[in-house]
Amino acid sequence: MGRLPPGQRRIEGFPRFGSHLSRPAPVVPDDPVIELRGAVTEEFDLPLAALAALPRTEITADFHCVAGWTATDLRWEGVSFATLYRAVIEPALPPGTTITHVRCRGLDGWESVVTIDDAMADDVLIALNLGGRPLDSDHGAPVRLVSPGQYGYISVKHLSRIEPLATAPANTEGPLLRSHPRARVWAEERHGLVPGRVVRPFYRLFIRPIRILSARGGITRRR
Ligand SMILES: Nc1nc2c(c(=O)[nH]1)N[C@H]1C(S)=C(S)[C@@H](COP(=O)(O)O)O[C@H]1N2
Ligand SMILES: [Mo]
Repeated sequence: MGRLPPGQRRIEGFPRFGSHLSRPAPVVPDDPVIELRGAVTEEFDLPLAALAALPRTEITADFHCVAGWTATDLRWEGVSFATLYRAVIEPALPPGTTITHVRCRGLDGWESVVTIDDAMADDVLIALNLGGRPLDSDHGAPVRLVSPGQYGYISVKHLSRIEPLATAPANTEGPLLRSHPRARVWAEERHGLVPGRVVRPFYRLFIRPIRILSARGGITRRR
């Protein structure tokens, strides 16, 4: 897809990546739901079947990990976050509530926080399919968030909870690997405290070990 954001390098294929290292991907429940929590009037669970029945969108986009690799031309299909928000989340809020942030969580406990403006961007979706096939466990089954304009750590795999929030949540991450509140790839917002250009070489060191460990927990190598 042409130009890459600053400090990114193209890689072949699309590795399984993340904090799970050598653990296998979480088991998908028989009747998966997305838990709606946070500022909603009453908490509820949205069955994935109901999500899948909403109007679909398709995007083709590059995927940029903060460590410095970019997987190119991935074709995702799913429900745009804005569609889900307007159809399901907004009607469940107390009248007059202003949502500023959204927190997403995966079955493995991974979390990310985005501003509502970033979440509502045209290319942000809850993906059900990748490359025309249902998401596999490597890439976030049964559904994942995909926000191509932000570093990969925002794009929560195995999405199981969405929390609309009326105030910015306190950042509980330690200073070393603190995420950026916007994490926009073109602005190189890699880190919450240190400029992107400065952390680049440090983050790059993670690519090899994480790829090796992560592949061991992936479906392709599971014994
Ligand atoms: N649930 C969950 N989502 C996650 C992660 C994770 O460890 N668990 N890692 C994040 C990071 S750092 C990246 S780069 C991408 C990697 O996505 P992939 O494994 O499909 O390549 O997932 C993001 N979402
Ligand atoms: Mo990442």
